[in-house]
Amino acid sequence: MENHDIARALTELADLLEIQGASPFRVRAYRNAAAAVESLARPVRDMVEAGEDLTAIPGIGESVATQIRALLATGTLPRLEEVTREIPRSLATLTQLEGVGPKKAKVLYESLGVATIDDLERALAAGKVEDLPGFGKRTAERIAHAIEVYRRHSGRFLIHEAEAVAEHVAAYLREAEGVGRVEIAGSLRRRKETIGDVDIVTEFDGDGTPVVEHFVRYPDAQDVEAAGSTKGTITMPSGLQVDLRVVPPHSFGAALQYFTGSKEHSVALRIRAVRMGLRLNEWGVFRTPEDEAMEEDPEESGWEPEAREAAWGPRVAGEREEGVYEALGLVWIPPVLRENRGEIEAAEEGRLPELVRLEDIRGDLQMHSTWSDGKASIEEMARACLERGYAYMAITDHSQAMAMVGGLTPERAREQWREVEEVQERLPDIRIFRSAEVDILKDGALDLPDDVLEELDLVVVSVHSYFDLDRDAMTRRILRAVRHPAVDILAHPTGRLLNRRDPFDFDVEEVLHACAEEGVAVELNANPHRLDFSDVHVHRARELGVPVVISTDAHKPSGLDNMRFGVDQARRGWLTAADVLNTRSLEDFQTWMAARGAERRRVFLREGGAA
Ligand code: DGT
Ligand code: CA
Ligand code: CA
Ligand code: ZN
Repeated sequence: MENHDIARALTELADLLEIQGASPFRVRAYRNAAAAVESLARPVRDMVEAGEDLTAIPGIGESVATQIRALLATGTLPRLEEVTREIPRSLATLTQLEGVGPKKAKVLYESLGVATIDDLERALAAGKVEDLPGFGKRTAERIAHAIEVYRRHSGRFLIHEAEAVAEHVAAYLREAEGVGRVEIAGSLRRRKETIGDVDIVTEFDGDGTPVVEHFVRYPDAQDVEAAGSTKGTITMPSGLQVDLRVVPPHSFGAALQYFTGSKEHSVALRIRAVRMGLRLNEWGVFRTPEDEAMEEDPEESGWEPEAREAAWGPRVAGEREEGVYEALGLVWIPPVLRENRGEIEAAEEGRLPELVRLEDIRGDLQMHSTWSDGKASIEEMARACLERGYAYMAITDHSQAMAMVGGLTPERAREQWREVEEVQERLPDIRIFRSAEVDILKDGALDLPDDVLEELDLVVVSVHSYFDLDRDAMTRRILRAVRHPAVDILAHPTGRLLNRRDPFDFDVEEVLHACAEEGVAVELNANPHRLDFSDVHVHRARELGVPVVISTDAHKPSGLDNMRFGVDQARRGWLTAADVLNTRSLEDFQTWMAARGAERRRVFLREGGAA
């Protein structure tokens, strides 16, 4: 049981307690504990095993600690058992729908007996939901849409969730007797934004049964779906499946290539192989005999490995993945590019991009502090950025439209700048930009007056409301914002929340053209719940010469570590360090800012202020 699983259980309990009407104090205790566990670097499991006191973790009191210890010992929270004797556990799934919180779930359950998403769908169809107090037609429509989104995505996992599981299973496999190389393959190795299942390839010389048997004994496995001599599949409590392949050393590279995919990439490689008189499969690359006229596929016909490979002809590669690509006349292609989007041609012509790396990142340009909805002070965030080796950062608290999270009014913004200055004096080794994440209002106007915007070093803008405007209105809204002379960066441009909220509808191409004209940068938000812009969008931004910034949108110091997910997605979009603005040195970044500042002032003078 990982920290993430513990946090998930505590959150579920908090949701159910809130639906049940428990004291807000108790509910908050479990929520705080979930957040504390989630952001902890050390596994809670290890702390318990070492007999350490969990109440030493800030945010965890004695009673929650008791619950967590029981969870680790028995697999369930005793308090959750009690609560689910009174209300159905499925109510917690309702709160996974965008727009349905515990309060709405409670009303749905108490007035209509709705306990599951299916129940809710039926109640919606019968028109019962819109008549409930506090709901109405619009809310009912939103919930119906949220169900649609939920159903469309259910079954795919966010990358950080799948990664945590995969790394633990891979470490566990390395403990098995006689196991050689162990690699994560599939979409996770390609760093796709969501993961269907985890694929792991393991090297073993001989019959693989003992390795598969070790695998299916993985302590956190909930179910064993399959177990044989070369493969096995287990399911985790979250529903995530893990597929294992056990392959001999001389096939390991070919198997890793095959199971990394994508299917489209591999199909294109196979066609290339055939044209070269080769055969590529998960066992290796084979030179097809001259008199090749094989009627049946030895693999399909269940031949023994030796006979099969003899029929395929002499093996020319397979032990190492690099060798597989070499045999096909290609340099090794990074997994993030393997989507058959031109990478094979680029590899052939020696023009694969030199992809941006995490080490190239010099600063983080979106994060929040306790001045709005962040959990840490400006100084704590700045020190955390220093620890990560950054040369600069921007504090981007929300603007006033986000009243529920303490968004900054012009007055509070000015007060905040004083604190930024104080921290800057204490920490001269990192440049802290005075910034804000300014809301783009419904009509495209910005949520802070021009005189405040003018005094910011960096203006980040984003949409947080009226997501359901029609395409034209949304496009005009965003265009107006990026055309504002004060704006530097368009943050989380599509507003999507993976598995929860679809991107809002607007003309991305037109907005990118406007950004190119205005010299405005677009953000790739590195939070694994967003990863917004997508790989395809940042690729297009690159083509149009729109600079990209990769920012974490951190709300606490540990959130800064999401940067790597953003970098991976940028790599999937073929970005090099030169395409990413926050790989620049402080000096070069300030040159970019100064150029934009001059442009901004020129427009202001010419037009006597912004529209
Ligand atoms: P996912 O799990 O939906 O996020 O995506 P993948 O890419 O991990 O897909 P998965 O788990 O079904 O299969 C893993 C890899 O195995 C896939 O990327 C390529 C390979 N593979 C699976 N089925 C086929 C197939 O029918 N043909 C070929 N050439 N490769 C396949
Ligand atoms: Ca997979
Ligand atoms: Ca799979
Ligand atoms: Zn935001």
